[in-house]
Amino acid sequence: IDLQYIPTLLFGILTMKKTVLVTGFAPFGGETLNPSWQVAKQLHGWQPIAEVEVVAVELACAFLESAEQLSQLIAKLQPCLVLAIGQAGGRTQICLEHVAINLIEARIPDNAGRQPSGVPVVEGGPDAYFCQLPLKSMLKALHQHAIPAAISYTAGTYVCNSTFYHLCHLRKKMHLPVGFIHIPYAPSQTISNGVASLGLDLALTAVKLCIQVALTSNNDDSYQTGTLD
Ligand code: PCA
Repeated sequence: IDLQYIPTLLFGILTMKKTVLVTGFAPFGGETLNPSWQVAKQLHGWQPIAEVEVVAVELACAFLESAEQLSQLIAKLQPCLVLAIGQAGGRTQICLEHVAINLIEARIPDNAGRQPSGVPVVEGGPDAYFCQLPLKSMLKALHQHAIPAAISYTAGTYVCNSTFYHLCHLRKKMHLPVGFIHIPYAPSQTISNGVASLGLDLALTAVKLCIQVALTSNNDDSYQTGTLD
């Protein structure tokens, strides 16, 4: 471990405070905001349960940079949970991602100008990882609060999937609970194009509920989910 992280670690041990790392992404694809960061930044300093505090960080929407940022943050903060959030433009509901695949197919360049195609996220890594958070319990909580949400079985092939895959890969090494939530566009991004959006307040409530369930429930509820197509 890097010496510069020792004060943070000592502080954590002395105060018994645990950290939840929540990330959102920078805007990309010509947008001026990314709802994932608009939501994540409001969680900075929030205490989902006693002795646990959220640290929110904006990730670059770039394959290499976001992975590097995440591994440094995890080494520094030693979080007890990492929840990454991303924008899924056009989706109609909150999506709790079940799967991360070891494939990058970038339809547009990332914010660093790279556009990899047909390459693995991690050379030699498994084809896929499944999320190990209690997704069904999280989904049930969202539905009980009347928030449109589903479990999704693809996080795409762009920076979000790649970030989620990196997180799962780190989870394996560090026994770290990790998850990924895609949220629809914010209403301000869709005022004249007729595309679906979700209010940022509702998205914020959804992410808060997911964090609380992830921290407090260790077995997954049975709850009807899945897709036919
Ligand atoms: N959404 C993109 C990358 C960053 C973001 O917020 C994605 O779904 O891959």
